[in-house]
Amino acid sequence: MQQLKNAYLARVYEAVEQRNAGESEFLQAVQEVLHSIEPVIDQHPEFIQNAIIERLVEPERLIQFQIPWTDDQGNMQVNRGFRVQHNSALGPYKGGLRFHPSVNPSVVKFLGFEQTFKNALTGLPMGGGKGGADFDPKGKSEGEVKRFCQSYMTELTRHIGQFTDVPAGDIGVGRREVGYMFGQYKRMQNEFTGVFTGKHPDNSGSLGRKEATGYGLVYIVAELFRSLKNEDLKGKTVTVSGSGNVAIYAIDKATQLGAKVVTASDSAGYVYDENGIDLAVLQQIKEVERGRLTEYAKRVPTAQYHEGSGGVWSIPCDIALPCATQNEIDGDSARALVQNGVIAVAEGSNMSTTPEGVEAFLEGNILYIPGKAANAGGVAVSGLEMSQNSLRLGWSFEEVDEKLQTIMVNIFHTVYDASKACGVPGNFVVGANVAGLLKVSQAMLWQG
Ligand code: NDP
Ligand code: 2IT
Repeated sequence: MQQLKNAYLARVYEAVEQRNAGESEFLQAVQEVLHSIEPVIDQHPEFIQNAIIERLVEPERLIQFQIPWTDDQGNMQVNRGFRVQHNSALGPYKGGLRFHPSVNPSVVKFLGFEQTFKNALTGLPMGGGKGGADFDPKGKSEGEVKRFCQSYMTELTRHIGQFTDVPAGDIGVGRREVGYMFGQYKRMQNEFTGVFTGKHPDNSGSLGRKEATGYGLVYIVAELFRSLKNEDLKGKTVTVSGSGNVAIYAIDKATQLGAKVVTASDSAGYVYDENGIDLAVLQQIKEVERGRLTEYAKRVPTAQYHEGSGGVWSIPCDIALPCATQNEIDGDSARALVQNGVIAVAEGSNMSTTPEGVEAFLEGNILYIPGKAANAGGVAVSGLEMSQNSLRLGWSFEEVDEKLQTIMVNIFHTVYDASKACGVPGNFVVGANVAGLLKVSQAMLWQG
C-alpha cells in the first residue's frame, strides 16, 4: 500500500505500527481506513484536537484469559480466550466470537476495529467489539464443545451484559455454541437478558438471524445492480467461497433471486457445479452432519471437487461473494477474477481481500463492496434481536427480513453517497470508511 500523504495520518499510523508490532491483520485494517479518510481529514480539525483517530485505532479494552476444559479422555486442555471492546461511542460493544486455531490478538483487534465502522453503518445503536478463542471445534465431541463454551463463559460473563457488551457468533460459533454460552451466563448471573444474539428462535433468538448475513449480502448486491446498472440478478453467474453460515444463506438468496451459484468451498478445497449448487444437499452435509465438502461431490454427480480453496477464484463469474475468511482473495486471485470478467465483488467475510487484491479491483473498475458494508446484515439483525429481547416480543420472519432489506438498501446509498461526496464515486472502500468514521466520531465528540 502507498505511503499516507497526510502528515497527521502518517504520524498516527507510525505510532500504531510501533505499538502493535507484527500484528499484520490489525495493521492492514487500520492502514486501509487511514488511506480512505485522507480526502476528508483536512475538513475536520476537531478530529485532530480531540484525538479522534488516535482513539479509534486503540481498543478501549482488550481482555485475554485462560480457558481450561476437560476433554473426553478426562485430560485437562488449555486455550486462550479474548474479547476486544473496541469502541462504545454508539452503544454497547457488539460483535461476534470466533473459535478457530488462528485466533490471536491481531485477528480479534482487526475484527473489532472493522466492527465499529460496520455497526455504525447499520444505523442501529451498537458499538464495536469482537472476541473468540484459539479453540478448534473440528473433530470435537458435543460434550467437549459444551464444556469449552461453559469454561469460556465462566470468565467472559464478568465482562459483558446487555448494556455493556453483547457477543454473537462468527467462524466456528453458531446457534449451538451461542446457546451453551448464553445458558452459562444465565446460570452465573441469575438473570435472563438479551446478552447474546444469534440464539435459536426457541431460545429467545430472532427469526431471520441465521439467514441475515448471507441474505443481507445479496440484498446489497441486488441494490447495487438495480441502482447503478438498472439490472436484476436473474441469470447472473455467482461464485461463493466458504460453506458455513454466511455462504449457505448467500447461496440461498442469490438462487432465490434467479442467479446461478456455481461454487462453494472450505479450507481444503472447492466444488464447482455448473448446474448450480444444490442447497438442500449442502445444508444436510454442513448444518446437519457437520461434514466436509468432499461429501458434496460424492452425492451430486454434476459437481467436481478440487483441492485447494483458492482455486475458487479461477472460475469465471459475474459476481464473486467471498464468505470464508480474511485475505482469502490475494492479488493473483483478484486479477484472475478481473480478467475473467467479474462485474461485482461483495465481501461476506471480513476483510476478504488483501490490499493488492483491492487495488486490482479498483483499477479494474470492479464494483467492489468491502465487508464492513456488505456483511453488515448479520449484526443488523443482531441489533433487531436485542430490540426484541428488550421488548420481550418476537417479530415474524417477514418483519425481520423486511427491516433487513431496508437496512441494506440504506447502507448501499449511505456508502455510495459518501463516495460521491469524497470525489470518488463508486469507491465503496472510501465510502464505507468515511461514512462509518463520520457517524462514530460525532458521538465521540458529543461524549467528550
Ligand atoms: P462458519 O464457521 O459457519 O464457516 C466458515 C467457512 O469458512 C467454512 O466453510 C470454513 O471452512 C471456511 N474457512 C474458515 N477459515 C478458513 C481459512 N483459514 N481458510 C479457508 N477457509 C476457511 O463461519 P461464518 O460463515 O459465520 O463466517 C464466515 C465469514 O463471514 C467470516 O469471515 C466471518 O467473520 C464473516 N461474518 C460472519 C457473520 C455471521 O453472522 N456469522 C457476520 C458478518 C461476517 P472449514 O470448515 O474447512 O474451516
Ligand atoms: O462480523 C460480524 O459482523 C459478525 N460476526 C456478527 C456480529 C454480531 O454481533 O451479530
